[in-house]
Amino acid sequence: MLVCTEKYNDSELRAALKKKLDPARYEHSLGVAYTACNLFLSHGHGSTEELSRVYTAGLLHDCAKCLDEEKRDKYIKKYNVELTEMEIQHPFLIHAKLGAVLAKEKYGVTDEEIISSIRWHTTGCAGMSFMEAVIFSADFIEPNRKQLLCYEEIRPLIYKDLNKAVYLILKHTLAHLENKGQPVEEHTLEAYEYYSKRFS
Ligand code: DGI
Ligand code: FE
Ligand code: FE
Repeated sequence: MLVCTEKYNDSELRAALKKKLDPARYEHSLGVAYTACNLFLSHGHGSTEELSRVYTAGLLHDCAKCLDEEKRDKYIKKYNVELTEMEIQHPFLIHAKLGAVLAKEKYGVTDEEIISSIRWHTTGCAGMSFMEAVIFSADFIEPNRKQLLCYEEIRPLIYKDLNKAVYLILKHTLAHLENKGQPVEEHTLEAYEYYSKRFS
């Protein structure tokens, strides 16, 4: 597969990523890349260029997930990444914002939509582009993930009505967060309001 970075070809990008992720996270990243390509194909977007872009976004979406605290803080400082109070309180959220920065700075991605797909993959946001919505959904359903009951409803729908699937994923996430007594991040809430108004 072609990849969209200024720095690496496909096998080099995989090798670079493999060094930075634990084995399960690397498998998950491949799963998201393949699932995202599949979603593109099933919605009639099959050009090599489109597949290369979405494959690159899928591979790199969790590139900042396995950093230890020290490294994470070093990059936050180096690249002047501004954190919200919510991200400081719930640091696992940082990997989306920092991943978008590292995709550009460390992996040589210049395509803004690849970068924004990485940025929004955890919370989603209102009015996602097709690629952003594909990465957001592929991250949720890729086959290496722990299987959830709601998959029965979401998996077939994701190939027919992506926006409705995004709505159901957000609905599931909010229910899950409420169950665990976790606060909702502002973009997750805005995304839910946007998709529930239009696609429920
Ligand atoms: O990095 P992954 O594990 O592949 O997946 P991810 O980046 O989608 O992260 C999933 C986690 O993010 C999941 O446990 C739910 C959590 N999450 C998503 N939106 C919110 C959130 N957690 C909080 N506290 N608030 C949110 O709005
Ligand atoms: Fe993630
Ligand atoms: Fe992920």
